[in-house]
Amino acid sequence: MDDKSKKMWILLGVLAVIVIIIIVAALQGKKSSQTAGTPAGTGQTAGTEQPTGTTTPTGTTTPVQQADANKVYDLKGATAVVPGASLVTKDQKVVTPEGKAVKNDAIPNTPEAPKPVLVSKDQLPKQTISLEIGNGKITPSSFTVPTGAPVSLAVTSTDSQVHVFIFSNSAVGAIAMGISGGQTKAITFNAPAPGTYDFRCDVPGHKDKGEFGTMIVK
Ligand SMILES: [Cu+2]
Repeated sequence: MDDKSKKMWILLGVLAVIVIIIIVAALQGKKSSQTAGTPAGTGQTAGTEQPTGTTTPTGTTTPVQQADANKVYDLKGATAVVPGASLVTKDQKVVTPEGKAVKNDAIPNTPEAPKPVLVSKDQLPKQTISLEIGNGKITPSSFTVPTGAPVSLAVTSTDSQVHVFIFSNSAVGAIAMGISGGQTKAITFNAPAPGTYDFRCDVPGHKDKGEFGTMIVK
């Protein structure tokens, strides 16, 4: 046997060993993914599981794409200005409990809409914009907020009737609350694009009596 064919046999031997190692690793990967539910097996096989696991890209790519389409904001330091209402992140974004931006044009009272909360009027934080509704008027009938800023709006029913506070513009259609006699409800949202947004009481006849006003966004 000359030097050349010796080298060739050694090479073939090494190749065979590599192939065997790959097969064994693949088999172990299969086993470990089958037994992934058992906590004892997962710790030890984690090393071999990863390279084989990546061969199934469908499992790993879909969550990433979803995250891009629907950004989740960092909830660290997020606070509810009004307890129980939607959270406001450190960078002033009003979000759902999952950290997604609330949608001002969602259907009211759905998970993606700003969340109205029943509060006691004397426990409202200072920065709350407080409106009173009842007896044919809303006071004050106008308020101004800066665009994009988190706004906490509270509405109190000052008579014994139910009132339904809504905006006319569907872009802020999710900012809506039904308030029973004597109740106060509050809602936190990011102020929309600059403009004038009419609000009113949606109970038949109440707007005609004078229950309406405007939110000015600058
Ligand atoms: Cu009313």
